[in-house]
Amino acid sequence: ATFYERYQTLEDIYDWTNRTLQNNPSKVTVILIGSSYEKRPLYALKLSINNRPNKKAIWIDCGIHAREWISPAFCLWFVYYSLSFYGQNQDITNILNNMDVYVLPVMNPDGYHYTWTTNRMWRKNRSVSKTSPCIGVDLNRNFDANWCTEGASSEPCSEIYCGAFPESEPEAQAVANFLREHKDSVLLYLSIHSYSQMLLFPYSCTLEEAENHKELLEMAKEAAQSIRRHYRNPYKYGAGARTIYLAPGGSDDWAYILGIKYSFTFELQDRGRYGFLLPPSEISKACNEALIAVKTIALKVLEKT
Ligand code: 0X9
Ligand code: ZN
Repeated sequence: ATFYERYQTLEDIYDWTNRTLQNNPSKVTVILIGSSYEKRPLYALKLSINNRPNKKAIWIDCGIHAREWISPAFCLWFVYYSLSFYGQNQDITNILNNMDVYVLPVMNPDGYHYTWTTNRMWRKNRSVSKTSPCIGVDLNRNFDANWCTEGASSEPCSEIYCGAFPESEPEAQAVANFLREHKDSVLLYLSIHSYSQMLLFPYSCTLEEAENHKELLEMAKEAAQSIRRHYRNPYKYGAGARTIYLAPGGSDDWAYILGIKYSFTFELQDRGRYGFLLPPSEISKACNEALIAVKTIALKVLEKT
């Protein structure tokens, strides 16, 4: 198995980030967008082919939830694929000729590290509460989108604890600050999770329909169809609240409300056989199908510009 067909430790992901930068100085820059509760750096890679000004962009984050290991694996896979197949594959060439891509491989490095050392099933970050011995905030409940209403918990011991206030967590704040600063260029927001094989879009924080619901539905449907055509694997799609559950404070809804009208959360493989413990032998298929969905949606967004 290659590097990309194995799960990587946090240290190895930091080393990989460095190597990717060194080996692709004309295409890659690394941006420090903030740091975690335990002061680990949050590095985003910027893939940019020609430094044309006013270029539009895509944002992809992975590893909000610590135990969803296929998610960081996908971010690495995506960067590798983009750099290797630019100029070879028509779709990725077209995408990168017209848009920059920001990739944050691990939004929750403290939690991710903890799943490697101590508790494989950890979900939240590792912040210490002032009011409870329980540790961690669910970063995907910490954004300012109907924050801490039904579908989140104000109880620090809960797996869906929303935190003390919106963006109380440095990891969520770093991403929110970056997107606020780049909201005019970022057209497409993608957040990668597992598991359950779903392509979700806003809203998850209310049962109401997004203003461009039909457009988002059409894009998600096409992406699910391309996965099915290539890999014979079914993905559900729809607005989050009606497709999985009401869950306020998520990054996708927040980015959407900020004005990024194309915003999706992907739930990668599988449908429950292994769940979060997806074996390394399944990484390539899981990532290739997610890659097809990213390409399909990115090309649709490009058509609209
Ligand atoms: O509950 C979540 O945060 C996500 N599912 S997971 O099993 N990976 O935890 C779904 C997120 C959908 N989007 C929002 N809730 N905003
Ligand atoms: Zn998740």
